[in-house]
Amino acid sequence: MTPVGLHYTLSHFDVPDLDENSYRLTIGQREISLAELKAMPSKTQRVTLECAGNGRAGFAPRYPSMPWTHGGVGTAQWTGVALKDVLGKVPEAIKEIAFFGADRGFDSGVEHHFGRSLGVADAMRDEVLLAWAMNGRPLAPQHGAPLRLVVPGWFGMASVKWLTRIELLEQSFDGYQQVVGYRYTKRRGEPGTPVRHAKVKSLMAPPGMPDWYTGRRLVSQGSIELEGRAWSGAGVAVARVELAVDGKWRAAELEAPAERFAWQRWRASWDALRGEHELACRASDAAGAVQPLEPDWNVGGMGNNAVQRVQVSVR
Ligand SMILES: Nc1nc2c(c(=O)[nH]1)N[C@H]1C(S)=C(S)[C@@H](COP(=O)(O)O)O[C@H]1N2
Ligand SMILES: [Mo]
Repeated sequence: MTPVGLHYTLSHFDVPDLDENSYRLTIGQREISLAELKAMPSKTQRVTLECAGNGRAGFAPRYPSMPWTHGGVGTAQWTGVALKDVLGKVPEAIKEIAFFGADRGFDSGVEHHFGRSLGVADAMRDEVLLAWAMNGRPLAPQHGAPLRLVVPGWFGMASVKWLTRIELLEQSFDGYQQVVGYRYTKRRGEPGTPVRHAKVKSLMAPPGMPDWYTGRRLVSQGSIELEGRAWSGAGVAVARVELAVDGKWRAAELEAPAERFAWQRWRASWDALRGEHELACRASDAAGAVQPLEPDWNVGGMGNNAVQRVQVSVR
């Protein structure tokens, strides 16, 4: 679990100041208060959330957006009501469900509320929540207070914060963040493919102490217990994690997930010998996806799940 103060946060515009007492969620013609939502049967789920831009700093050239290295991921306990219980039966003609935040701003000259959509089947899944609490406390302003969507298994952009409006659409949603913002494209302006589920990834807690500018780790020689986390998207489990020391891969020990949408712990021991070394970790998921050794570049700097490499000086 990631404490709230250590969980990454990504907001495209300003954090809106919403009062939970006067707050209303608008669904078509319907308005619902927070108290009404909280009176419904609620559930709590442990979910790993990763920004689609996590790893963007590993791309060259890099899109001038959030330059994440590896910090854009965290795991929290989200409490709320299942979206499908709030929506009830969705008419046959409905194709997509769009979610809008209270935040508003510009991107590439286009003014809009942050908005994203899901196909009806994706939106009606049991695990999709309208959440008002994170790690047992009311949502913090930066995490979407007083109510947000949580879409487990998808990259973070799907989990719309400061959720104030839901629309049932008979056609595809054409909002900026859907058709322009979150796409994998090789050239600016081309439609590319939509960014959807998270991809298989592993990270290690770097051993020893860091050197401030280079990030190189300083470690004392001897046996070192390495540990990290691994996860994938769409509720697919991680099947295997490997550790490489100076390019030689071997299996790490992998724990089962605490819950279907939460990351898994892995461990490996390393007999650190004096000198300069490179550590790397690589996960494979149950659907057969494997982390690539090199980043697969795209314009927006999305979905970089290349293996993490850590440079270590052993003294
Ligand atoms: N309304 C709104 N929802 C949003 C965003 C936003 O800017 N506005 N950012 C999205 C992105 S890109 C991510 S990665 C997650 C981040 O959620 P967090 O800040 O709670 O970690 O929220 C998503 N939901
Ligand atoms: Mo994100």
